[in-house]
Amino acid sequence: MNEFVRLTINDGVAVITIDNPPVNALGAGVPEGIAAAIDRAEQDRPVSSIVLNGAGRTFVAGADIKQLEDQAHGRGPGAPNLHGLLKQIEDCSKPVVMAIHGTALGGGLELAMAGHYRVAAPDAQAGQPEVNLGIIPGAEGTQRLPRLVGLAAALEMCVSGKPIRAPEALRLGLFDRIIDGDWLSGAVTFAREMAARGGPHPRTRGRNEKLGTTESNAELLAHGREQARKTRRNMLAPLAVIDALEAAVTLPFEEGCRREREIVETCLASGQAKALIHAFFAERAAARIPGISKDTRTYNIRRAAIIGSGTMGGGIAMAFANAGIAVLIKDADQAALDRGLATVRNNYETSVNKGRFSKETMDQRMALIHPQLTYDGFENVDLIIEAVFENLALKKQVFAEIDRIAKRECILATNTSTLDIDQIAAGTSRPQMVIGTHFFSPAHVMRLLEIVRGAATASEVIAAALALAKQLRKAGVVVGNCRGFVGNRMMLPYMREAQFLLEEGATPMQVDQALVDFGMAMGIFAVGDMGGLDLAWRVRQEYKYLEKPGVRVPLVLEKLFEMGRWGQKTGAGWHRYDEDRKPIPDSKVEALIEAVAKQAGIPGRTISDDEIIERCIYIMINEGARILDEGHALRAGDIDTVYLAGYGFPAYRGGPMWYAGAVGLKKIYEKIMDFHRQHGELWEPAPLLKRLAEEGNTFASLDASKEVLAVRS
Ligand code: 3H9
Repeated sequence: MNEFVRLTINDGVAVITIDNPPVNALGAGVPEGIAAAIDRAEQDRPVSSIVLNGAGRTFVAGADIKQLEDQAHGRGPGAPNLHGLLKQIEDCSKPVVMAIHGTALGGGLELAMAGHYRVAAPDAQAGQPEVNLGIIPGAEGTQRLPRLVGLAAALEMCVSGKPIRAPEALRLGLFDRIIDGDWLSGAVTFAREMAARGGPHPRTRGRNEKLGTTESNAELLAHGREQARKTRRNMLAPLAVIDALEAAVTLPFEEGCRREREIVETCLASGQAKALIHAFFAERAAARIPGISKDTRTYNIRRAAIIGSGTMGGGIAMAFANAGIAVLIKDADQAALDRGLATVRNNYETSVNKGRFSKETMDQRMALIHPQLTYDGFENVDLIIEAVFENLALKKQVFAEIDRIAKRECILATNTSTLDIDQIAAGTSRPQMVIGTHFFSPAHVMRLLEIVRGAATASEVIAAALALAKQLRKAGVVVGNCRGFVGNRMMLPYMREAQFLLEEGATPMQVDQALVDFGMAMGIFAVGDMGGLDLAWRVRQEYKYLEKPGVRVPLVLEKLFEMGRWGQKTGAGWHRYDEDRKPIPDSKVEALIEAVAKQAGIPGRTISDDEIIERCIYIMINEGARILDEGHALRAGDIDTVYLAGYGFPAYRGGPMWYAGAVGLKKIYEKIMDFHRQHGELWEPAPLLKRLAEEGNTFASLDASKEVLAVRS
């Protein structure tokens, strides 16, 4: 039909195949190709029925997000209006069967719902993930989905954005049959059956039997809005999608579609959509490293080993087992190993009890984790990750040992969060095989994997670490070997500034609340209490050598440490905690802060929430600009991915560097200059920030110019 869509006739059944790699997005040319193929098949008299499917690994992953991005930024024609195509399919006189494998997402599911029937491979998934891009389904999905699955399920799918699996889709009425074995020939058989059964074939837009009653819908919509406000805090799209679903149950189909279109356009014009679309592409761009291509030779990780069964080691072992990779886990001490494995088992049991997966899945995962006290079997693994205590001498000793045992092509990785990879690599006979894999706690949950490139790390090893991140379903970001790498290096000034704010008159609860209202997953003091103030204190001691005479340092942390207030583990830190671990303001801490500030001669004043955000977030942005300038991050988008996947930064703000662009670099630079005058050298503006602000540029435009250079070179 055209380069994206093929039509073949299989014994009276027209098979239309969308072939637009990698994910068959509905980019320019695809809707036109489908329309032409449907038209041809309908005209072709011997054709009894039509099967539409996707080539390669998936059905259709939705509209082309690049087109949506252009539309959001007012460039180009944007995503096409699919109304005509969907109506053509639904009105087709021959039964149209959508054959789904892989994923039918966004516009892909909307296309599928316009078919008369949907059949699927057993592992297929379907979803409306548009809210995760700050928009709502814009190809009549909000109008057809409740007609197929009912309002309650449609609300759940559209607000969460989470896909559902084929058996659930079958149960809800979204799919008509699951096909074991060859799903495409099964779909062709199904199409023949439907043609033989004869029409009329069901048009989704005319199906009103699941649309509920006014009363039941009012309750569902009210509950949905309440849930959306709670679970998708501060986000516009989840509430907007509920408005569109409300239109489905209150307006005729055509009017509902018009309402949906208006809402999607409002969403696309929002800053949130721009930020979330940026986040989507930034995470994928992070896997593109100059000098590494699809042809770069790499190492497959089939078997791995971990040294250390503490919180990190255990979590990493779970991440591997969850991805189906067998893993040895070694500790020096039987009691520690037993404790580590008990925690792993306990975590899995909690998931089983919450219904996240079955006991059988848990047993399969546990069977992939092999605890041991020796290095037996380490000679056969493809990757060894050291996750012992954060101490350079100890890590060097471990690396010397594994260097002797591991096969030559085994990658030696360290989970250090602060130490110098090159020093660790120098003690081995294979520095080119040494890399940092910095997981975030809990490692089986947090999506970020900082991949730390040492001076000698080979490209093949970096490529292998990126592939591993993908295998573990994590966001892999390659970072340079600087102190704290990207995430923790930016976190340090953030934590410091938050503490200064206390000394100047804010309370820990006020700072935390302002940060949570801004959208952070947790306040910085709650984060400190969760990680342990003993740990924060130890990090502080390590970094003490960086402190310069005359430059301000936070004063309260040491006092809390000395008082044994180490955070949640001791029941109190910056906050107190109730039995449910809910933070409660603590007047003792407030009095301590006041006394310490008074003694240091720091005058108290009223601190506004705006100042809290500016001091905490702008200091991170300034450090981010230095990291970028030094080349310790390849792109500003990489820094955003680090903060979105690992530090609870609100996705709808796109990450700290994107947020800087949204506020305006000029405004941020001027504010930083103000703070520099007021608070001294810790606020020295980063030269890159100054330059971009003066040029009227953003970090995103800097990234874009680098991508252009990479393409040209
Ligand atoms: C929508 O449909 C709106 C509608 O309601 C209509 C409105 C009018 N477009 O993730 P991967 C690229 S909104 C363009 O690494 P995986 C991706 O950038 C859309 N490009 O693979 C990457 O490119 P590169 C709703 C897309 O196997 C490559 O494909 N749909 C699109 O881990 C591989 O991607 C969604 O939100 C796209 N739609 O996961 C689904 N999708 O190699 C978004 C992917 O150059 N997509 N790319 O970096 C996904 O969730 C995952 O990509 C998917 C595959 C699960 C499909």
